[in-house]
Amino acid sequence: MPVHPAREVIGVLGFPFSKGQTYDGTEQAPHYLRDAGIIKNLQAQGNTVVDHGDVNLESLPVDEPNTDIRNPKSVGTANKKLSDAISRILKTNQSVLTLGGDHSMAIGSIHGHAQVEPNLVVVWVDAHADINTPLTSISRNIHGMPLAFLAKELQEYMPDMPEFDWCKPCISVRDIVYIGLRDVDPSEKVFIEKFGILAHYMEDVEKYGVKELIERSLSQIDPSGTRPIHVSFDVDGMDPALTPATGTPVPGGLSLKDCCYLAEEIAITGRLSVLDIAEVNPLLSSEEDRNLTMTNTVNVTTKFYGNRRKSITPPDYELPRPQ
Ligand SMILES: [Mn+2]
Repeated sequence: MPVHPAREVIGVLGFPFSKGQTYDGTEQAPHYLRDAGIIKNLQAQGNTVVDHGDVNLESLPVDEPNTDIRNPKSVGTANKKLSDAISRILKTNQSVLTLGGDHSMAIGSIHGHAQVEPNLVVVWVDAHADINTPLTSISRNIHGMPLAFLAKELQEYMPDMPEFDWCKPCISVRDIVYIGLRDVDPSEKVFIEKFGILAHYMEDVEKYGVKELIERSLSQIDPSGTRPIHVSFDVDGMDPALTPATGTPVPGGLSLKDCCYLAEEIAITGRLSVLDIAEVNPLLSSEEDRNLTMTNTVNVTTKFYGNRRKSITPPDYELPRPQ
């Protein structure tokens, strides 16, 4: 039986940020997603939504060029602001829909979530594992490292980073489930194997289907079915034919049906407390591909909040009769 959601109001929070990777554009995604009707659609299906606007990122420290890791000070400072904003909204009993932003946003988002719900589990939908450390990263971009900042077991591999003192690791590797992986670095594979992280690659999706994987993984990391759920949804987890407007597309990804099913099942638990939408980049594609990306992203997002493909019976619908 689904647990009745304690957090009935959805608080929407934009995180207009792109310094966790190299392309401009993800900082504009909150604007484009709102423009594509993400809030109107959630309201139309009967949700109460409060738009908290965007996290104010106007006065971030300036990083020196050519540092080993790109933009650590701005990424650290921006994510501290995000973490505080997420905690603040959760404390008013709303859930949070965070519109990123590149996927470095998960550092602030999960950290802020864990301050209020320390027992959370993380469902990480992505083509990539995003668990590099600053010492293993090939790209030097922090959007490929958020889980290394957050997981307690990885701290012995983490160097000190400027402007990340606030970020105390707050989850265990046992609290993480991956879905959609298909581009994992050797170092990341070693972490996954070493710590036995529950990782579902695209091969597994094809072999078992999303239905079995989501059932299996939720019952493994949360056998009592009571823990708050954090979904960190990188749109590159979906197939690039569906979400082409993103910075690091990898062919052979999750289908629209896979993502809808996953989102519907998470909604049914009644325990989704934070959803991140990451890596939408409206500047990296044609207008047509951008619109396609927005449409598919909005569609899947609404499924996390009760929009069922089998549709919802309207509570007060009177069937018209001839007079
Ligand atoms: Mn990612």
